Amino acid sequence: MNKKDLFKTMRRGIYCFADTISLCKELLNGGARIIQFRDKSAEDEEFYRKAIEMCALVRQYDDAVFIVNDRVDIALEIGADGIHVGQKDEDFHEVLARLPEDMVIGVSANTVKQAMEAEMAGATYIGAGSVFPTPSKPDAIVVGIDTLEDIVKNVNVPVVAIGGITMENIRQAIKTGAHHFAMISEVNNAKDIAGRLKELSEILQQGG
Ligand code: TZP
Ligand code: MG
Repeated sequence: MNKKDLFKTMRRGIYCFADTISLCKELLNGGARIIQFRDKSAEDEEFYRKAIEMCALVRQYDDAVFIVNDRVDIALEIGADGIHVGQKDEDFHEVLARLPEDMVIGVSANTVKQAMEAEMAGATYIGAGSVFPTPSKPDAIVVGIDTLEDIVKNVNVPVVAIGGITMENIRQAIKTGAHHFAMISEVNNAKDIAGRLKELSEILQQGG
């Protein structure tokens, strides 16, 4: 199965972020199976090098998907499983036009309209948020639980809820029917990352 089909059929889970190889290893060891390489500060050359290494690492797991944030050219060049673009990044219609058929493309949306447009254009999944305010992205538009729920109701592709999700509030996000739950700080700042991932997946298995 290609990674796009794998992504579409994955059971509900945690969507993780890594900006270093060691963090990526820790996430994979802890059971993470969706890894987005997100590094806002690296120059292209460093980003490229890290992306190659991280991609190889994730490839050791047949059931894991490696997604590159923002940098479409690099994602294509290294043959990543997927790319994630926001509304302010390269236009997703243009990205889609130069993407191989089997490559995952995630598009951020903060309204139902944006989500529907992205789905119609061919997005594999919608990143919906920011659900709650978050210090990880202080300038993010906060959409709230109701908009997240509306987005879930109005698209058929998987919805990844993102922004300010924690152990305390994840149940609210789960109730919307979102498919995956993207977390940076709640997972990556935990003392025991594997332990945190386990706690979170237990909540998911209980259905929120
Ligand atoms: N996009 C919308 S909110 C956000 C991104 C990348 C940050 C999510 O980080 P956290 O720490 O899980 O709130
Ligand atoms: Mg972006």
